[in-house]
Amino acid sequence: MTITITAFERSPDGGKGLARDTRVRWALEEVGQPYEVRLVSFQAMKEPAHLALHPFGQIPTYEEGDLALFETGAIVFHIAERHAGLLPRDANGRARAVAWMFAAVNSVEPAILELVTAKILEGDKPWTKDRLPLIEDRVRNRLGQLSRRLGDADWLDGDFSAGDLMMVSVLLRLRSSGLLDEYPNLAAYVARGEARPAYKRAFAAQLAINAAAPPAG
Ligand code: GTB
Repeated sequence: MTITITAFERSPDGGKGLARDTRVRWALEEVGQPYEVRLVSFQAMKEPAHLALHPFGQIPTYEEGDLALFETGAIVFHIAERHAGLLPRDANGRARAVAWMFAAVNSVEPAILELVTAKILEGDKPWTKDRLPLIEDRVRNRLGQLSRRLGDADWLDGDFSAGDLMMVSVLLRLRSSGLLDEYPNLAAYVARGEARPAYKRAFAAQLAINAAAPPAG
């Protein structure tokens, strides 16, 4: 059955791979599933046809036969459950990998998004100068905890899993802040994720679309 995902017609990041379709592309590449991409404009995302797929009018979505999904955590979990390669075979290992997926989106990503929001959307607001150091410290707190847990391991719990895929995807958003470099083992962890052939294919596929088009306003 054909898998179709949606992605920005023009990603505001101009092809840095930070939009969330990249993590879905990466998961599909890891398990060797071909997919098609439907590009959507910001306007089309808010229209009924797309809202029927995604109640919040966002990308990415995932369609496969009768199934339509939104939320990258759910999409990556679905891919990992249906195809070998992203979840351990033993039940406890699977449960722990899923816990890391939730940790990525629920315990690590919120602080990072707060930082991104403060810098990009609220950068010109009078309160941002005072808030920014507090937000950065909250990010550092999470990174420190994650760094201690990772230690000198390659991946969070044994072999590479969907948990690592989600965590690396979330941490990538921090690159431009410089905060990741304060934790060399996390910077190396992210670099290991980016070095995976499946990630490289996913990155190249989104770049092919976004490098050609100037970023949307
Ligand atoms: N929780 C949802 C998920 O994980 O699927 C969040 C989905 C989401 O935030 N989608 C964003 C979107 O559609 C794109 S990825 N935004 C349009 C809108 O809400 O109208 C977030 C994103 C956007 C841009 C960059 N960038 O330019 O660097 C990075 C990440």
